[in-house]
Amino acid sequence: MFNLVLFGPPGSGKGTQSISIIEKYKLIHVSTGDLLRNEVSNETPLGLEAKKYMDLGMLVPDEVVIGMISTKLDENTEANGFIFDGFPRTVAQAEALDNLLEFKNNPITVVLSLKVSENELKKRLISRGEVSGRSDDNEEVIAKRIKEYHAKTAPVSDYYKHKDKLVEINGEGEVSDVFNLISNQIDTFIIA
Ligand code: B4P
Repeated sequence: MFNLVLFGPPGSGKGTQSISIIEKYKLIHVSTGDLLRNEVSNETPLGLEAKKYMDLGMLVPDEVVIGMISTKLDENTEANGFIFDGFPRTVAQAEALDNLLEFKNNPITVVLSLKVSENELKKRLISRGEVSGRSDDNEEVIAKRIKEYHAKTAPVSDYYKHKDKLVEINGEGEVSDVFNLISNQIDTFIIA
């Protein structure tokens, strides 16, 4: 089983690149952002709770997100592997994921970390906000999300670096060029 974590700040292209990775390598996509937005649009109790945090640019509490991941893994026991997009976003989430995967005997294979400058991140998210209508893509909330990233998410990259699992990828440039860099890394582990 091949388990990939796609890591990076808000707007680094995790969701964008996941689409091509899933198609080429037939992995199960686990996007906590998508799972949460789905709960929000269905107005479930979990979604109503999560929305309060998302609209402020804050991370949703760990226990909520970890519970969703555990369910998703249990629903896909026959998968070739998973791509974790936007998860883990805190060290507590990374430890919980390791525990869940260890229990299933399928650890994380590699963590690909997308590197994009802050100016480029802001530019991308502001222009997405103009078309997506996403309530967290406006200048004030974007600044808050980037701050949350530095405070809570950036330490996750050290967590994986110490485990010798982190590979950095230049996330600037054409979407297809970034995808080629990602594919080159994945191909060192599996053949599509
Ligand atoms: P997410 O939905 O995970 O996503 P994101 O951070 O907005 O961006 P992503 O990196 O996926 O960027 P994308 O490809 O879309 O998070 C949203 C919120 O959900 C969080 O703030 C948090 O509140 C909550 N949440 C999610 N997971 C959580 C967790 N584990 N714990 C707690 N809370 C959690 O790209 C952005 C834009 O850039 C797009 O418009 C795209 O077209 C463009 N783009 C992409 N690549 C490009 C390139 N190479 N060149 C030019 N433009 C590019």
